[in-house]
Amino acid sequence: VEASIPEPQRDAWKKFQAKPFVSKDDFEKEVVRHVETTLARSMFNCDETAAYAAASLAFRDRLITEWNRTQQRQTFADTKRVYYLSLEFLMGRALDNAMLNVGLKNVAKEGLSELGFRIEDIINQEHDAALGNGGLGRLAACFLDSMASLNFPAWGYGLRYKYGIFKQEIVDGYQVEVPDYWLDFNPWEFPRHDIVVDVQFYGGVRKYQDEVGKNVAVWEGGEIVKATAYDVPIPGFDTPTTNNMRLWSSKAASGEFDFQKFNSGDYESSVADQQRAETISAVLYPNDNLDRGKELRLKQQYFWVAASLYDIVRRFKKSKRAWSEFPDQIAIQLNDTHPTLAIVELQRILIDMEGLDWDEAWTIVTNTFGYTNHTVLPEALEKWSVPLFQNLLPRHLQIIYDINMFFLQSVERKFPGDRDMLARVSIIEESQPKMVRMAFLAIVGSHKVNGVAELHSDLIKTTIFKDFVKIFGPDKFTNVTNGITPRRWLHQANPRLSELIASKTGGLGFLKDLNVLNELEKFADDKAFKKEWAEIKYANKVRLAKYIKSTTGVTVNPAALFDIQVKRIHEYKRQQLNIFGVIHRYLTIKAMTPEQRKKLAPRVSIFGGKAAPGYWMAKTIIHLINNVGAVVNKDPDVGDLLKVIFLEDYNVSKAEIITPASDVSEHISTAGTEASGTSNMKFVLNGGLIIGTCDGANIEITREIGENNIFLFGNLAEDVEDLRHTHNYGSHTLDPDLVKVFDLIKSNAFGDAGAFGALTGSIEDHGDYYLVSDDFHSYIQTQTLVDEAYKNQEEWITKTILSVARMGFFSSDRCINEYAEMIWNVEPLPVEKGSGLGKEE
Ligand code: GLS
Repeated sequence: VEASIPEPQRDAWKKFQAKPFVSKDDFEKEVVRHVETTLARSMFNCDETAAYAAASLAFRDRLITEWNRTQQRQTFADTKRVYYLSLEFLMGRALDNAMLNVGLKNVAKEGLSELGFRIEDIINQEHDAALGNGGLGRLAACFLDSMASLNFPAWGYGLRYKYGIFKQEIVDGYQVEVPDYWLDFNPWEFPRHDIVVDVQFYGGVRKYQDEVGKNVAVWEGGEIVKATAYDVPIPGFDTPTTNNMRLWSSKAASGEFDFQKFNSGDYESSVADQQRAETISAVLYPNDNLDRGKELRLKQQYFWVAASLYDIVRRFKKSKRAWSEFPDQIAIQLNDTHPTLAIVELQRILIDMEGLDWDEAWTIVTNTFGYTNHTVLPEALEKWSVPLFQNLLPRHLQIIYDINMFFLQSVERKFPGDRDMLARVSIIEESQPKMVRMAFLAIVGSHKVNGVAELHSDLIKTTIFKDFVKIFGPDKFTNVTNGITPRRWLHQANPRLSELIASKTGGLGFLKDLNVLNELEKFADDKAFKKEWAEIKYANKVRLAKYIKSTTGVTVNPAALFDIQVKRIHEYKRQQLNIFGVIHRYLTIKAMTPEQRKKLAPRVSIFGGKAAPGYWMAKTIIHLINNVGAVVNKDPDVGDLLKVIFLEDYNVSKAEIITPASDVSEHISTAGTEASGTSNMKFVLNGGLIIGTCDGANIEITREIGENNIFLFGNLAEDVEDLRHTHNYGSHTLDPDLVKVFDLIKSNAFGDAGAFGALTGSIEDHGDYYLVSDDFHSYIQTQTLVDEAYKNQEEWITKTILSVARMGFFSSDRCINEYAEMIWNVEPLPVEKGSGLGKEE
């Protein structure tokens, strides 16, 4: 049905169209209006929650006005769009970000103050949108910010989980998970009850030949679940462009079927159906870098992919273009293998629903998709059991078999007689039961495959995807090194540093072109500048120290060296190496004379991060950190020389407080295991140095900032395999200092040692897969170098200034431009002149 307003009535619309507020008075007017009408409260019962709600609604109105204009402009221009499919978007808070991106935070600050509120308190009312696990989800959020800021016509598609990543509580040193029900009040989403897609599951396939002898497949029966769209506006920085993140929520298909049940008195089971359907988008799987193969997860993936593709195809069909133009109009990026079914679904739509030939359809499909790989860890590579697939998505399994058959035929033509090659690259693994290898399917169905840092992109080409490089040639594989948005990770998280940089580089331009930071090099030895720089770091440490005091009760000295490791807890990230190093430091301090102790630089070791609920070893590491803290923090011999802190419930909004406060942060994964890492970039950008291994993006950070400005240690990726072999088949003697650490643990110094037996045992008796012992000595030595370097504050500050000055490369804007050019082939859609920060078009 044509829903647009007829030409003669449009003037009336234009006259009354919503206008985004610009002035403080207009902002206040909006806040009061929302308090009094939307929230039905008054000045006599407006608490901070209500003020947060009203301020957010005022900004939401502003964003949605720009959102509408952006969408109209994009539809009108009819240029190519990008769709970023991600099961995770770790957005964090929206209000602060919206205020800064539209350039009205100061207006809001004054306005709120006149209405009786402090802006910080209002910002702190917001619940994080935590629809992600860690780096992969946060990368997707940074990309949305960059795509909008660079004016790319780009949408994110994801799931609207009712429960985001769980909240972590520490009880007696143990992690306890608490559900994160975040939708109580969420002013940032717009339910689109008119945009509902039917998604089919189960059933069977009927095949026949039609009148002209064409093979037809009909997927019929089974059940239908409804997907409702929820839209979240994504404001660009200093541009009116406001893109869309569309999240799908599941509901049972009401209608005849339920109605019949209901009428026949089967009320309970009709409600049960409802609940079963709603389960699909109920909860984010809390695993990072781990695949568990659960049926509900596959259901989530298909539900989201089917709804998104229906939406994308519907939009394309409105343009009335030929199908062959699909890849000229649409680029779809697969964030990891989670949305790989989109490849199969588009092929199914084209051949089963739209009647295209297989080859014609397949050309369209492969030219549309790009696939980003985010890990080489074998336990994270998705595989789905064929019987499970057969039951849930019978038609898709057939199509996968056909894709595989055509693919293997082409391999056979290229490498005649190489049976081993065929078995190795087959999308179907011939195991018991058979498995669908999603990464292989993603490679075969995409035109580009990329890794997320140079080392990682090299590794996928030489290890897990080696055969595919031979088959498709090297050009199909590329690298796009990850990046972070400087808007959130500098401007928002570290306002004073951002202000200082702005004052020296001629305004906020560096937030749009991060290479402008280069201009800071000339201040690296400037006394006055260094003083201000150091003051800001100190203030950020005071802020964190207060937070530590209020949440843990422990007093830490802001003048001490803050050593921070915050990220998901995982054996490959080696928080155990860090805590063993802390225990070694504790032993060293205990053995020192008071005179010797006076010469030691005081240190605060700060940890934070969630363990997957089923990951026992990771939970044991958290337990050990907490127990070490409990002993060390109250040992009078130690005093300020060492404090050990575990920060509960690490998330995006806490990262905004933690990141600017580091002197040193730890990125110490076993070489070759961390695909990129992105918090490494955030810490350096905020004037902290890094202790790290030659892994992931650490290598490129070193190249950019200079090896004098980073503390690298440990074995190299190329040596890992041999070392593991030696552990298992040769002699494996532990580092003597590590043995002392283990002895202390075993003496029950940190509580019952039985609790940590599996952890020490994994290193002593079970091959030390992550090379903790091999790297221990070099780690301890490098930490000593850190201590020494920190004593020379003048040089230290210079190092941090030079590092920040050289971080321009790691803006997610650079990444997005690389994707746009190398993979998507899309252009920005420039915004009309006259628009700018806080100004009206
Ligand atoms: C990850 C990697 O582990 C990180 O190294 C990487 O920075 C991130 C984004 O590319 O992706 N892969 C994953 O499964 N979780 C991640 O955080």
